[in-house]
Amino acid sequence: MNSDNPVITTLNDGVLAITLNRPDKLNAFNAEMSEAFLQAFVRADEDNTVRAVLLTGAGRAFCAGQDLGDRDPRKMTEPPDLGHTIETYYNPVLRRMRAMEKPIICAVNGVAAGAGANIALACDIVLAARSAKFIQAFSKIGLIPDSGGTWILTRLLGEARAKALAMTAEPLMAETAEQWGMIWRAVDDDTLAVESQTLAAKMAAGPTAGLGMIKSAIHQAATQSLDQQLDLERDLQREAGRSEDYAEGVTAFLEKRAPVFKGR
Ligand code: T3D
Repeated sequence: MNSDNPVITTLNDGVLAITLNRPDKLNAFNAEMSEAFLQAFVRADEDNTVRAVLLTGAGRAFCAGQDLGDRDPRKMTEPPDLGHTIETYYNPVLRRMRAMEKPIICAVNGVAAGAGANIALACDIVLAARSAKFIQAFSKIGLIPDSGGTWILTRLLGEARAKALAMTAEPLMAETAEQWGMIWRAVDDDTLAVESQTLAAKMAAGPTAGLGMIKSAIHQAATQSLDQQLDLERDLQREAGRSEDYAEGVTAFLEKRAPVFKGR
């Protein structure tokens, strides 16, 4: 681990902690950090010893989105191709986060703005410090929500709230985000680290193959009919029922002891 790295990763007991680490820029993404962030999720997905991910930010912010210092029009001869950054970094990481089977816990430790907000919302279970706020900052600079923002906001909140947040760029405090169902829970600032680590450890010690199936089924529910979803549940339950973890879970229940899951 090198504390100068723009993204710090540490692996403990199956939990890969990914920490955005440019605190003096409120963890805004420059190209180096975007590349490191993508590689951290490639590792999370492909390393079999990783069973859950815990994403957070260093310092007082979670993430302020794209580093606007790299977008200074006064230093450019022509407009930048923002689609290139999105295609190279944001979209691949978002696709991987949503498709990977392992649970991703997000601990939003402070302000989450622009792409930073939508990366947090792409995680599976989002905890936020009570003082944290979510800002769809894009419209303040003439942009649209990216990193899946138009998709996830609409699904989580419905059109009225999604449009208003995106078009006004008004900050949404963590407690309201919880009340609106945008995140799982707002917690006291001084308990966020412990609560998110405890949750991530619980996930990593859980039946992670089954948790991956839950994630996949809930994602697919957004676009499938009830009939399709009933068929999917049948197929996934058949697969889950053949897992070692299911046998262990039932045996442990009958033996009145805690199960020891292996993610298989
Ligand atoms: O490739 C592409 O460009 C397309 C992709 C776009 C994705 C996006 O994310 S676009 C949206 C980009 N983000 C923003 O527009 C947010 C900009 N930041 C803010 O609005 C505010 O900083 C916050 C609301 C996040 C926090 O406000 P506050 O008052 O708590 O802090 P501050 O004083 O504004 O910022 C503290 C420092 O962080 C400051 O630097 P300084 O003056 O101490 O040297 C500030 O410039 C820096 N900072 C904050 N956000 C960014 C940033 N530096 C570069 N880029 C940032 N996004």
